[in-house]
Amino acid sequence: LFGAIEMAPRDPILGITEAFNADTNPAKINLGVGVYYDNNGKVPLLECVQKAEAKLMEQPAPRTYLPIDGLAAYDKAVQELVFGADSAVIQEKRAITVQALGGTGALKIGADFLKRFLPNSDVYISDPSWENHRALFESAGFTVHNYAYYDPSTRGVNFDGMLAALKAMPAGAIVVLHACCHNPTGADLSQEQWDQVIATVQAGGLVPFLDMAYQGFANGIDEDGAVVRRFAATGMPLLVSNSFSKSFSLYGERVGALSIVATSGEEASRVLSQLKRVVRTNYSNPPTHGGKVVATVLSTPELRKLWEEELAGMRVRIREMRGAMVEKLKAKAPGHDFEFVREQVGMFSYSGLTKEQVGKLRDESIYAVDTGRICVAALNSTNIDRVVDAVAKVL
Ligand code: PLP
Ligand code: TYF
Repeated sequence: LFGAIEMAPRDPILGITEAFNADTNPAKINLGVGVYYDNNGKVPLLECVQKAEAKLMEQPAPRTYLPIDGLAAYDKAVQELVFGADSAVIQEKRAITVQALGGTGALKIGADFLKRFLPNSDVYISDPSWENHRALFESAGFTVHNYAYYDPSTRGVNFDGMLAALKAMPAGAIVVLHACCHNPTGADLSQEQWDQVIATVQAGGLVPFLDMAYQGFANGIDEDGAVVRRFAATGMPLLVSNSFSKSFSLYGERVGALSIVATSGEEASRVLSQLKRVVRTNYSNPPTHGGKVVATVLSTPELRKLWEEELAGMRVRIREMRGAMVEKLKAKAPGHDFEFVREQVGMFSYSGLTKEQVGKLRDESIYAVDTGRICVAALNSTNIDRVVDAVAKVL
């Protein structure tokens, strides 16, 4: 039965973690996967999460099935976080939100839903994009194309190319946009550029699918969410996937959500009914724990404040590591300009290192992605000098 099955290719990023785990060098450093580590090199268990868990355990609840669309308190809190509590799309009941298995699960139910109702549309993702975007939409049955995004010569966004690509897309095309902290490049659009993108998407009758996996890691929770609000304000149909894997450091709990904005409350309830059908035939209903923790934090003022502080702490530490890397490379690799690392936002930097240079780093047990992407959130005051020395050596 399985005799003819071929070996599937490894996930290019999670595969690095497998190689890293197998490395016996105690000084090994994993700059591959997008995970935030604190200055001690540990994945933090946020205090707001611990306090929410303690609070939940004061009145331990049975683990019955959740509704298909998840915990109502969670969906409501997420909606307010993503669109803003005073949002017209919430007040007019045009937005629906479904708890999902992380950002990946949100993208997958969104993709399955879209395939059912826009079977002839193609999907467009940025060049480059998160590796899983293409695979996810292809596995839902779509043909996936790239739109121009990154310009290696400026280490920024090829905005003219991006706009031209958007203008050339047929009406009904699905455009996946990174709301903030572009993965893998760390290069985001300016507010003015977003204005032009929004106008072009609307004029072309395109279907925007905003993926927000790093809300709070660029400039702040509200600042990063602003782009979703601006899309929503146009009144056009919109899909938004969001994830709490990074912002709550709850990777393994699989907490995310898919929100869809429709053109009326009545249309939204039909959309929700179909989305629930997608969920039901995939995994029936989401798990309880992560959703309860996040809902508790978001809806308890003192825990919410604590979360905002802890998230700001992660954001600031990453920025400090960017600055430290630039300054240290200035000293160790004169003649090479790494100032751009300071300008990039979120967890990643497209460092400009070649595949060959990444290979040489690996010989020193420093793991990065072949594309040159490094996770700046994995740098700390203990490992940064070793990383900078190794980078200077391979340049
Ligand atoms: N979208 C992007 C751009 C990501 O980088 C990630 C990272 O994991 C995801 C979606 C998926 O989020 P999750 O890990 O919550 O499934
Ligand atoms: O890009 C990253 O590193 C994160 C984590 O299949 C990740 O988004 C990577 C690959 C993958 C799932 C998550």
